[in-house]
Amino acid sequence: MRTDTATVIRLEDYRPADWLIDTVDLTVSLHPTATMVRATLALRPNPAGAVDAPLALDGDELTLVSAALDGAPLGLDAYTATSQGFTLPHPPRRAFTLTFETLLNPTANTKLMGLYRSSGVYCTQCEAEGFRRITYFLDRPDVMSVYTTRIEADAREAPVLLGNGNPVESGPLDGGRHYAVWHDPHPKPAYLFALVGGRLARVGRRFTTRSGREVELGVYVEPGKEDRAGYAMDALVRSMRWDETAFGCEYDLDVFNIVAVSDFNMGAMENKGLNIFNDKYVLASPQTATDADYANIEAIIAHEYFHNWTGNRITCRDWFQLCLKEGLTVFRDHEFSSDERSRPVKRIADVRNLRAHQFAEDSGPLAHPVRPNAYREINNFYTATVYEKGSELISMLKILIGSEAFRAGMDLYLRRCDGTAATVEEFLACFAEASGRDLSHFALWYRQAGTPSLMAKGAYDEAARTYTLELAQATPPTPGQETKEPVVIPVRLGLIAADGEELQLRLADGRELADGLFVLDAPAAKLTFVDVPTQPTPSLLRGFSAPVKLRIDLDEDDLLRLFRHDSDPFNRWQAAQSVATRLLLRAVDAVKSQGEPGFSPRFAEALGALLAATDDHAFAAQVMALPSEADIAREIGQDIDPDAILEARRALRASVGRLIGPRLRQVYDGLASGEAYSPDAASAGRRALRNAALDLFAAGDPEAGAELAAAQFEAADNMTDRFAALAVLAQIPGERREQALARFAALYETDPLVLDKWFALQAAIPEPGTLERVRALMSHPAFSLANPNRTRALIGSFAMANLSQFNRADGKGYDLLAEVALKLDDANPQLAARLLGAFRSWRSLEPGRRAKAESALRRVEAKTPLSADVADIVSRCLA
Ligand code: 0A1
Ligand code: ZN
Repeated sequence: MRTDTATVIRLEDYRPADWLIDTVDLTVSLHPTATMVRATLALRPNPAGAVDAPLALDGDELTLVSAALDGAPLGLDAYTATSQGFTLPHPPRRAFTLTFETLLNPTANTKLMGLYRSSGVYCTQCEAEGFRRITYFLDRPDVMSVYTTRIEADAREAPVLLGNGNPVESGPLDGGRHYAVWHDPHPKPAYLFALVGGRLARVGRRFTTRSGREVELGVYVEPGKEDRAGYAMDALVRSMRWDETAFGCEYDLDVFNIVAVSDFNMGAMENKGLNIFNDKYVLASPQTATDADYANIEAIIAHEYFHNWTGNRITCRDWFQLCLKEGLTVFRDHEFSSDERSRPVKRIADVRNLRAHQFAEDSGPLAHPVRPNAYREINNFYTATVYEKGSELISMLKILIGSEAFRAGMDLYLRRCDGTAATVEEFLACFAEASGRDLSHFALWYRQAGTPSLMAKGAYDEAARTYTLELAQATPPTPGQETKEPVVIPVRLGLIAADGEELQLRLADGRELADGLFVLDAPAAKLTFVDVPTQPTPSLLRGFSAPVKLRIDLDEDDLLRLFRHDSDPFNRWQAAQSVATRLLLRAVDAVKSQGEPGFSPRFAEALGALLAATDDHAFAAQVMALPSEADIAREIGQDIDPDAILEARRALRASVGRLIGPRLRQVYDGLASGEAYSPDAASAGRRALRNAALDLFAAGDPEAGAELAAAQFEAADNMTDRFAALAVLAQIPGERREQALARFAALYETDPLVLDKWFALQAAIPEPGTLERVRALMSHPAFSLANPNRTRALIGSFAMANLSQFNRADGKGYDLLAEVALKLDDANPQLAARLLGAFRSWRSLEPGRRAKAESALRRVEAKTPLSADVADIVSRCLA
């Protein structure tokens, strides 16, 4: 347990390492409780470092068995070693080697960092600071070494032995053991080290890179699950091909392996040549995975593979630069999915996700810049801001300099920084050079936290035939940043006439808006468009061209016009969301003043009209998904009453469902398919729309809806349809729901990943009984707090996906989360800290709930000792 919770690491304190480690030779002799690691590090003074510096290596919970310098055992007075570090006060001023033997207990490693066992499989997780749990090391990303790893193990316990790089040799040893040696020729930081040993089944394929390198691809899964690995392999092959064409990035080893493990703190990890995945993002079959699972697998396989260049070949100088690899790689995986599927639908899904997670983070106590300048626990900075907003910054960069200059900048970056540990400044310099543009103002996005608001106001002058658009920006204060500067906001825009025609954009000063792009880089700007024949409706921020909150007072007519006619599909979707939001905000007010929420029927009619006309099923499904309770809460912003939001949203869904019930039923029947399941985007879109229609239909007519859902549940030949039916039934209290839930559990009792859906669905039921249900499920035989997927499914879903029940007025939802976090704090502090992120918006609640949330946070804060991970989150939440 680390207790140095007060240590703050600052970007401004960065200094190069005093020592470099050119090679690392490891022998890891695997044993369930006594794994011996022998590590030989070839050190030399860093010419860029300080002379006369002692050598201080990182360690974490290590047991040192022996230490030698240039092969000779070190006397006890020559060094100091604790479980947390090793220091040579007077190291030689020349190149030398250090050899350590450390003894590890992978079975007892519940933190899932360093070497641990997952269902009997030995595996490692070293990002961000896990390698120091294997041996003493300069565990920082700018120390890059060439690794050779020899793995030894019992041949029956671990017939498969995998490491980074290429296989060199393998063979038998005495006593039923065997060994394998792996060599990775590419220098890398310790966080990219990995090894795996276990009884695993392999699904293989060959891939020839565009320059002719033959690569052996392997996906390793639990024996018996081989038939669920095909889609991941297919996604890998498509990713490899795509990266060659889209970015000129070719694979650089002879093998590429992916291993699926069932205990993993995150989604997956890009270790060089040996990606390790949470099995949730590898395993898929039509009977066990939904369309959303397939899409996630495709995206995450691509993400980890793309890291091979953006992250591994070019890594980060320090952890402050995390967005350099993560934001860029998220951008790349979004591009990949957009090319493989529907670009507008992908954009809508990504923006939904950005708003739900990043906007929420950015408006509360955990807000931080895309490139933070200080941290106490780096594990807590794998955030929506670093990842998703980081990706948005790359999207904006591409819009600002144009596709061609963007590609030229990427080419330059990949060439110039290859083999280095780089910074955001070095990255941006490549784009400045390639485009001839000054990007210094744009760089502010990396330093300034908070979501800017973009205020827009338009006025039409009929006599002068001019339309004036006033734009202004403001960013609210965030922790540690009271005042904000204006940022560079690319605003893609258009003007739409009453008949839906797109109007020409001519500015009074003669300027052209190439591609309808206006760049707001000042606090405010005024645009006057001339030759505007009729009162237009502005379509702003097309494609969501910047991660900002657009504030524009459009009335229902304007919004419905955009919904019907906008040539930009994102803004068509946005217009529908905006109409629904207006209705919902009014309904929340009505509920709060004890009134009945009433709704203008025009929104429902517009949805009905879309359903009658569209053949873009996936898009229509996105339109049908009304703003979530959390979306509405964010719109309200303060003094939030989650119960009023739930009631208002229920009322709108019921009203729409009733008004267009027959149309919904028609869509539902019309999209029935007799064909075998295929996860492709078009088929998934059909299912998405059909299930969205069922969901709204049931909101309007629960009796008839439940009947349809129950029939679909039984008849479904795939998990997407079966689970969608169960989700509809879960919303309707009564015996039928309980029977369906029991039947689902019985059908999938041996399949933990499927049961996770069942846990998550029940935890998200917006009814008071859910708290007791969750408590009861915590004692279910399939549940375990030791497994992150189970815990996230049940507790994470309750805390993050059930606004009204987590935020119960009596505070019992908070108590539950605090209790679980306290239980998990010693065993898996990373997971505990992540779950506690659910408190990030507590200050925007109404006073009663706020007080209850605060007291739950204080209870967690009082635990001693408290992990650095949890202490960091709780103290920032309370600050
Ligand atoms: N680099 C990985 C994310 C990751 C970060 C930390 C981890 O520690 C448990 C694991 C994975 C990615 O972006 O996919
Ligand atoms: Zn990543």
